[in-house]
Amino acid sequence: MSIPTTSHAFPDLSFVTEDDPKVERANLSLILDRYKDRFKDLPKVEKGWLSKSMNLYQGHWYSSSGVISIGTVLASQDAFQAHPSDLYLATPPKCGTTWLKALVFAIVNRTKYKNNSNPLLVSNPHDCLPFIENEILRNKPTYNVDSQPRLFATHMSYLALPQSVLDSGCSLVYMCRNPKDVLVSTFHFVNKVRDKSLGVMTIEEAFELFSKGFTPCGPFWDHVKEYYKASLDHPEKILFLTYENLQKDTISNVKRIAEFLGYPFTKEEEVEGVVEEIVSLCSFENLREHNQQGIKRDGLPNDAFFRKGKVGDWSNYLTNDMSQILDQITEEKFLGLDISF
Ligand code: PAP
Repeated sequence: MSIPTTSHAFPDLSFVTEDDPKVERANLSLILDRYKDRFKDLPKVEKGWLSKSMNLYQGHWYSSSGVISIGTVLASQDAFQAHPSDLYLATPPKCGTTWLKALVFAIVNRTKYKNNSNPLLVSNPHDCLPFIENEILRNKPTYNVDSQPRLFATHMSYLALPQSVLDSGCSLVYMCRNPKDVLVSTFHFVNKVRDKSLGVMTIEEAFELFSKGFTPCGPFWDHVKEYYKASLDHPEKILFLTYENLQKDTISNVKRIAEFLGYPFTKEEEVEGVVEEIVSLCSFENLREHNQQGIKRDGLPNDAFFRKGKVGDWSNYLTNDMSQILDQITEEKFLGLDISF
């Protein structure tokens, strides 16, 4: 990849933090313990995807345990401090977070890593661009004090974002996806990674939970609506994307994301094919190939984040009735909003 001329600073990401992942696990236990009094009185369902139960907080369901859970959301709200130069990504789970992380990491760091040195070739995109909910588990922050921009992602709802993020005016890219594909993707993911003690989830159970809104960070539709409305109120600060649109025209959307985040491609870069290189680096096939083995910092297998990467795979798993019910919910929830998949 050639080096464009630009005046931007690039983040100095220390991949091997001094923290051992064991530290993060220990801190997670401390956080869940510290916040249990705050979430014990929240509404609860004794059902979950990756945990035994979920708690309702600020209109959204969060797993009762795990790295993205009610405990880490509360702790993020208390402890996470935004910097004015931060850039954020937000998604409901299983809407293409891994892809978006890779693309944004590659866009922002495109002059820093040459040829075959890009960390995306050896690290899962989740380990290259941290979730806010995971950052607060680290004793040593991911970024050096003078790093800018810092890149963070989150699955939290818009209203749950830490106040400092809301006040910061930082740019945020949001991406959602056809709820039917989100359901099917989540169904496969949980059956691959959930604790054996929770048993295997059937597609019927998954449908039941999803359609009733009992999903991590859900109801899915409310998550989307909150960010969609915020993007209408602050179009210069929130870019609203869909997975389907990103699939349909990846090149244009990558240029759009780069421009929005303040890292536009120069004419020279476009001529030299830098955009195409980033798209190819972050393609499903390429990332899947580099993530066939190993585990992420949080212990989940790298390959669990790359299944099919297709639009419309729901038709292989959902019955006509399930599909119609979900379409109806989507129609009602998004009535009057210009959101389509
Ligand atoms: P997360 O919320 O746990 O981070 P997320 O990355 O949002 O998961 O979603 C995973 C989905 O994105 C998977 O979809 P599928 O189950 O329908 O296949 C995964 O395959 C897909 N995905 C991952 N990387 C890419 C990519 N580079 N291009 C397109 N889709 C991708």
